[in-house]
Amino acid sequence: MKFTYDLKYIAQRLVILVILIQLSGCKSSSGIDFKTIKVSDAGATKATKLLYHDIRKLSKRGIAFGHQDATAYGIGWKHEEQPNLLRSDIKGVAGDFPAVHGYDIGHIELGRPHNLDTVSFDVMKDHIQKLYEKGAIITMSWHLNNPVTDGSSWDKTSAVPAILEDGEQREKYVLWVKRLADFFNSLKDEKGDLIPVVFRPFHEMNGSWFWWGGDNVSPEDYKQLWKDTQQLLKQNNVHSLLFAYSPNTFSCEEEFDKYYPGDEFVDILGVDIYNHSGNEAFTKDVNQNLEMIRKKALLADKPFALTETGNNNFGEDPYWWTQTLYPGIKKSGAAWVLLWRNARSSHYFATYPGEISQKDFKEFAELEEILFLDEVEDITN
Ligand code: BMA
Repeated sequence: MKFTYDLKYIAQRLVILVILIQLSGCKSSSGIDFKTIKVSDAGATKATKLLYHDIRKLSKRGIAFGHQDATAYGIGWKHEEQPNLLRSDIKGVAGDFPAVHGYDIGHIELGRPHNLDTVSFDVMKDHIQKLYEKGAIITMSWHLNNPVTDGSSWDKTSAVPAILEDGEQREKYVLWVKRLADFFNSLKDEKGDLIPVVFRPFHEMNGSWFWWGGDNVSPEDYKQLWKDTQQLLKQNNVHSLLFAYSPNTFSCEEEFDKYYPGDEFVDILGVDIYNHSGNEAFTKDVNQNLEMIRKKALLADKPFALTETGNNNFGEDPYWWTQTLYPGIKKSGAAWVLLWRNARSSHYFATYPGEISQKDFKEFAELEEILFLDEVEDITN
């Protein structure tokens, strides 16, 4: 019968089309009207806009789990020891990779081969590519050196005025941003397309521990630095970034707003909150800060995240995940929560195999609201 033949023919063509799409490895963007997606960079690539779209979409499903340097090293291992293996402490405990992967590009500005925590930029690039292909979201912070003294990020010597236009160290900063730009422009997927990144520069600016924050800078200069850096990146042809603004724990809205460069310069709102002052205070801070940000994000029509967190009371709390962190983030609407790095047994922020809270972490990971790589890839791939 003609009708049956047509259906069979159409079905065959559809199967071929699906196979072709899968083989091409392309991230699915069908039905998305890119003109309606507005991000801080008007010239942002499609993949960057798609990332923004995906982040918003996944925030409606749950909270993506993130970890800093997840595949670069963990407790008792370093990637270099088994270079062919993509390993992660989180995968070791929960059976899956984090959905969000954080990296720090501090020292890229110096043209060095390793970041400030000895992670090789080549390894970082390779892992970013592999993880992005699997559907992971990539975010980057930048613990850059003090451009005036060449000390670290924690060198509080005033430096922002010196790198703004006409400042004494402007030329140096222009070169630093060029190196940063070259790195972003070298992040390519298998097809050679740029990999979009959530960039989170000059974070925790309401504290005074970095040269770009608190007592070490005026809010006006901070905002200028933010905009200037965006401008310099554009001049270097970088169009693959979403910008996240993330102060440290804040006590009122004014504190969050103090350094905020403006809605048109920011894509994602965030906050960094660590468990410094006891579990109860932590849960309360997370609740209150995320609620304040949620309201702002709603007004500004932007997604938001808990951009850094972790339990500083290493090895002392077997139930931190379900009893302290989860009550803080539950139903907050945050797109992700990123745990800081597992550097060593006296400086780790997520769990690892054999660690005291691993059982609780597994329970936390199994919560419907908490999303790992397998649970987001239908959106992000
Ligand atoms: C801090 C610590 C440091 C590290 C820096 C940048 O919180 O973990 O050891 O150098 O972040 O990753």
